[in-house]
Amino acid sequence: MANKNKTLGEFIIENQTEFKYSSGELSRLINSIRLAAKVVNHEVNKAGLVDILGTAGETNVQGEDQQKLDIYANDVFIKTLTNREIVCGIASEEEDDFITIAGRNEKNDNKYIVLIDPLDGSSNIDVNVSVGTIFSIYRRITPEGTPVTIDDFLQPGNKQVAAGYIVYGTSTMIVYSTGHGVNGFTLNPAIGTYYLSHPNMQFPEDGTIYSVNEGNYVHFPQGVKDYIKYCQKEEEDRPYTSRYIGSLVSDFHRNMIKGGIYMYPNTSKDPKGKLRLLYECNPMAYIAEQSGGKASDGFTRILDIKPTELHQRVPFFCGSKNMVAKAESFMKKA
Ligand code: AHM
Ligand code: MG
Repeated sequence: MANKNKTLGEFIIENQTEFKYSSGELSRLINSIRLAAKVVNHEVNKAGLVDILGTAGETNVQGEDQQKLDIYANDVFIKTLTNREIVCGIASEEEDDFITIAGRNEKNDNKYIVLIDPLDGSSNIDVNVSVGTIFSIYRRITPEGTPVTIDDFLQPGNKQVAAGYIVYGTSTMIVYSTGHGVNGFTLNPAIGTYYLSHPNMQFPEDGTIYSVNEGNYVHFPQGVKDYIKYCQKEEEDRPYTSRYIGSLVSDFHRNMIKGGIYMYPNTSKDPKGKLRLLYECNPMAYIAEQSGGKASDGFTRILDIKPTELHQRVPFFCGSKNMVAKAESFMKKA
């Protein structure tokens, strides 16, 4: 059992050698994300004061220009990663194209790229509901010393070297993996330090929670409709409980702790689904698998999909291993 008083900073240093390339670069990168997450957390917590401090596009009482929080979070993560010169490229859900970072002396000699959804579920902020940041890290595949290309970003999720999320909830937590299981750290806001609160997180193999926007029911594929009816049927541990926050990170986090399945299927309105493969599904699938869970597009393992474009969307079924397998079996039958 890991020491629960351990801080994230200590944990990063102690586990640096576990990582196969172990140059310290990945540790510094995760450290930068930790720092940016603190800054964003501070701003998210002030969101309720927006009427007092000013809304997006206005100037607040201190004379500062206010930004929408998702744009603010995007700027904070990009600036932090750029200023510390530890990545060679960033792609963000908030940006049309990827960003090339030439780094020290314009040498393009950094190894890692980051893909990020800076503030997922941001429509929830206005109503004081949890939001999150999702990040995904790869090694570049183009040679060091040259600028990154689109190929560096279009790698399948099984090539991720690390991924994680920050949930700005009743507590703020960072949950991440570098391929050796999943660990969760809770922020003590009084001193600005994250502590290891959830060592070696395990996705329960089974669960009794299903999370889906059932308002879209009529637009779902038949397999999803059949699976939802299965979840609602009176049998042994069923009907399951329905829980849907509408904020992927929070829904996922709850299901990982309690056992459950999250679904955002394709619909007749959105034939490819809503969620983005690179910024949302791949990192969450990585965390799911690293903790013993499963992630699928209904038929195929998410992490094996070869991306063809930066903002590609994909149907998403993710959670407890046996629940996702069951949902897949309904998809195949239909
Ligand atoms: P966003 O990237 O625009 O914030 O959208 C992603 C969010 C997820 O967090 C959430 O699970 C889903 O969209 C909710 O969508 P819906 O409101 O259609 O159920
Ligand atoms: Mg998003």
